[in-house]
Amino acid sequence: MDNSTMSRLLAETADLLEIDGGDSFRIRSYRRAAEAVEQTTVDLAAAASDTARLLEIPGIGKSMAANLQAIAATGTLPLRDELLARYGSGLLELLKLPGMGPKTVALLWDAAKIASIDQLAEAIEAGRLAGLPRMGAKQIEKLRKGIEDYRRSAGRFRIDEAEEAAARLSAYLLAFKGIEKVTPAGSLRRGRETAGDLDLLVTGPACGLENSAAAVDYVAAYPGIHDMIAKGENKVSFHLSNSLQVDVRLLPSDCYGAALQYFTGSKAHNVSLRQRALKMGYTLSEWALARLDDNTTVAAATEEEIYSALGMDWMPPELRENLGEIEAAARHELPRLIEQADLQGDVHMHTTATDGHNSIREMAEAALKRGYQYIAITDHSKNLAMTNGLDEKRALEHMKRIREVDKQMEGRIRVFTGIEVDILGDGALDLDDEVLAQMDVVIASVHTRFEQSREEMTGRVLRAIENPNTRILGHPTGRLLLRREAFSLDLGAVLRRAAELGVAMEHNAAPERLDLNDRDLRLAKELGCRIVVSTDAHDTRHVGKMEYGLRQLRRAWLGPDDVLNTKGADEFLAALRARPQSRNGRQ
Ligand code: DGT
Ligand code: CA
Ligand code: CA
Ligand code: ZN
Repeated sequence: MDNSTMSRLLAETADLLEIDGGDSFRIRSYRRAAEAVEQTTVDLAAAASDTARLLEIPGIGKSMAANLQAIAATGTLPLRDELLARYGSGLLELLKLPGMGPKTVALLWDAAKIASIDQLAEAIEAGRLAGLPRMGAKQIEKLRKGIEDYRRSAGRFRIDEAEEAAARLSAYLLAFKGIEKVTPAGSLRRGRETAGDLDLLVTGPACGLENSAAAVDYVAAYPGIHDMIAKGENKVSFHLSNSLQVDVRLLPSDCYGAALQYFTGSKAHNVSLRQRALKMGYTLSEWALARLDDNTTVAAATEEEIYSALGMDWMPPELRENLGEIEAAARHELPRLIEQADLQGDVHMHTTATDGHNSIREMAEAALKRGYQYIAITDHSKNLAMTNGLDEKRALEHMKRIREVDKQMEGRIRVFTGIEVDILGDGALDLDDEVLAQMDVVIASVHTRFEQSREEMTGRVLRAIENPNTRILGHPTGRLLLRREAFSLDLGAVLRRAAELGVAMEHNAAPERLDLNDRDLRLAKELGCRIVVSTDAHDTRHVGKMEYGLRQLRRAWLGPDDVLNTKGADEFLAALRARPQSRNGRQ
């Protein structure tokens, strides 16, 4: 048990006491102890038996020392358990809603016996909150929205966070003698934009069916474990302290392919694949593809063998969503998906001129290291005052500096001038046309007034892309994954008009954005829209985030020809500026 978990238990107890109407002095002492535990450098689980040592920590008195000892010994705190038994464990989740503190929870309990998110949602639905003290229509609407947001994102994790957790755990596992390979499966391997939990396959000589006990114990001893869910013969499931669930499975290498195929999913892909196997006289499980009649193994060691025995080509995990990939693999007509090596440039980058952390030169060097032929520097415009956005005068000066760096790079990499110009509330662009017209790459983006109606927002974005200087629509839906919904927009109308105008749609590779999403990307391609993928890098370290965007493009079945910045520098600029031949626009 780590200090931050101990701290959380104490803080939760303080909240529960407050809801319970407990003594304010006592509540404060739990809060102070929670802070002290969070701050101290003493490893409390290790030091728990040394009472004198605990008492040296500022904020820890005798009774708190006893509490810490109870937590270290049992993993829980009796008072917290007692309070949760009284009110139900749903209370802790209720406290996670935005704007929800112990006082509001106490009010909801006293007035309507509400002790969980579900009960709160029900009460709002039934109109039972109206008339309660401090519950105006506005406050109730806020709660309703908060529940909606919470439910949508609850239990899911950003892909970069899940990947980081997987990397740390993998490094730990690979240090065990007899563990040779750790492979993330599930949604992470399929490149989904968020992960519900982590599925890790572990194989090597220590992972056989008969001899895996030592390796299982080693997995279960991972220091990052918050609580154990299940520990079996070849499976360990637990939560990390950020509440991400991890399912680790240990497997002998002769059935590794079957397990990898099964646990990569998706479920829908697996169901379809199993039906195909049955029709061919086989059964498919996490252990093997086997004959139905005598159960002999047909294929198990690699995915390639399994797909091949089913008359199919192996397919990249990003395609495995049962959206036609099984049929395409059986016809040997899988698409060639875009790869990092296809990309020639990153065309959305910020610098210290606005809210970036590095200079033009540093961004250029970072991109050069990644093997690009070109970049575009696209800082913010003046409407975004908090980013120190550029006005016309500064934008022109910035262009000069970009051109200087372009010269300094002596052709090793091209540095294009550009701007991420703000789309104002009415759809006008934030900088004068004559300034925009001098830029190589003009990205227009919405950063404000997200609350506009669908009609307003659609009209606003359409007006912005009608401006002949607009060449790319930046992060077209404005969503922040698990934090902010996409704004309301008739995306189909925007994509159709953008296709006519030759305005490209950005796929923003930042793992907190990833819009357009995979489905919308497919639609963009169908409608003949141009697409660029860019990192929106605010730091040289962000240049590598292209990887996240590429996975979404691959999930949308896009190949190199579908993406504009797979072209060489001059070709890219020419294509970006060119307007399609037939303009059947509505003016
Ligand atoms: P997630 O965790 O919500 O991001 O999504 P997944 O796809 O990682 O789902 P998860 O962790 O429940 O299961 C991992 C894989 O295991 C899933 O993609 C396919 C396989 N799987 C799980 N349950 C079933 C099942 O009932 N039937 C079949 N055929 N496959 C399953
Ligand atoms: Ca999963
Ligand atoms: Ca799982
Ligand atoms: Zn932006």
